[in-house]
Amino acid sequence: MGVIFDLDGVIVDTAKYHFQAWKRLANELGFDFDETQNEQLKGVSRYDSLNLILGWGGVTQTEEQKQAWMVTKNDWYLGLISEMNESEILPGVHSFLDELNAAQIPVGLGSASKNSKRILEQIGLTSYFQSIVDGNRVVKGKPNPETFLTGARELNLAPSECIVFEDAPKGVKAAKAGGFMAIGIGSSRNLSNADYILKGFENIRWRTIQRLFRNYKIKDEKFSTSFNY
Ligand code: B16
Ligand code: MG
Repeated sequence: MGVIFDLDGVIVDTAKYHFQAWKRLANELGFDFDETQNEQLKGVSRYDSLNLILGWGGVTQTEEQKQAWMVTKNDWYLGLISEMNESEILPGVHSFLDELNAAQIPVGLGSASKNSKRILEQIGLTSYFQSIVDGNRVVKGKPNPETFLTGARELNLAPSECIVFEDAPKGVKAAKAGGFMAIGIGSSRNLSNADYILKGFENIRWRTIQRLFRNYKIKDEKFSTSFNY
């Protein structure tokens, strides 16, 4: 079996930097949005995020102008993350990856971010991942399962053999649509469609996750049996 991690909100909290950069753009265009609205941008591609934000501000523009705004926002975002280092890895993630590595569990990254390779490099985690599928590589972003299906294929595993860790409702939806067990990272308020929810990786051991996976399989089997009759 194997695991696929989302990046933003699971390995590092880059959502706060995306928020600052998008807010700056919105403010320059004469409107604002809040953290509740920002929740809707989690796991969503850069282009789709821009369209959502422009919708909130009632702004319509040409494709050319939108492309220019995306470049501007990304420049600001890159400025904000330029000093990022391993100290920003979320609690427990590093030791959990070490454990996966020691147990020779295949590990993939499934992120919407086109900056994911740069971020993994900056926080020193690149070598833990045998597959990196990000926003540069997929045609259909989350909630489409393409990101995770590509990752599973690269790890030579079936979706039913992989666990996806995701912080965004759209990411959990993508994992479930692809036939993966989805463990939500964060609060149960937003992630009710996940199979299990963890606050984060602090004190989380691989054997705990394996136990959850076994329980999930049993539940799944029961469901398909009752469904067939
Ligand atoms: P970029 P994930 C996503 O990453 C973020 O959650 C989302 O807020 C962002 O818009 C998206 O990446 C694209 O990011 O502008 O860097 O390409 O959560 O899928 O790892
Ligand atoms: Mg995320």
